[in-house]
Amino acid sequence: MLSKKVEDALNAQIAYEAYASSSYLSMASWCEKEGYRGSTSFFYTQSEEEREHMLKLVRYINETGGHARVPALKEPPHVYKSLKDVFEIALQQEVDVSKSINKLVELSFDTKDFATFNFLQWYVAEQHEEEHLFTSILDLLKLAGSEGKNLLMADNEIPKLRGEEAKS
Ligand code: OFO
Repeated sequence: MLSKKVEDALNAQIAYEAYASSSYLSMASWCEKEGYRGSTSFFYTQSEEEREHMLKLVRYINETGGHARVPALKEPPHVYKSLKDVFEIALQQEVDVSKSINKLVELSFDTKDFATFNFLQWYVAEQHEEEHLFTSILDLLKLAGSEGKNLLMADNEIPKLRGEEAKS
């Protein structure tokens, strides 16, 4: 059974995951308009993954005696300076989400809610992977530079860094 405090904190996390999903969808749309096909595929997939993270929370809250709420979302940015800018914003977003997950883990531990503590371990591992993934992509983009053939080759590699083949 969830305490009110943990239920509210989990509901707040739903908003983070929902915003991440909509933000990545906006990034996919910008990349598609700019012709970055690899990153377009990457962000459409990333947006779907974040929606799954949100749904996992919804199901957990409801299964544990709480009531999951669907949040109103602020509009994400829809214009970016460059592909590197997109991934820098994405990495910062992941760092912020990790901080929020860490606070939730702390709260669940302090309140001896070990079921929630256990449930959250999946998110801890996922955030670690995502921060690593976005950092690797930024390293690749730094090597490629800001324009030309190298940038297009790097864009093509981006979905593969997640083990996903670029969809043509
Ligand atoms: Fe939800 O995985 Fe990152 O944000």
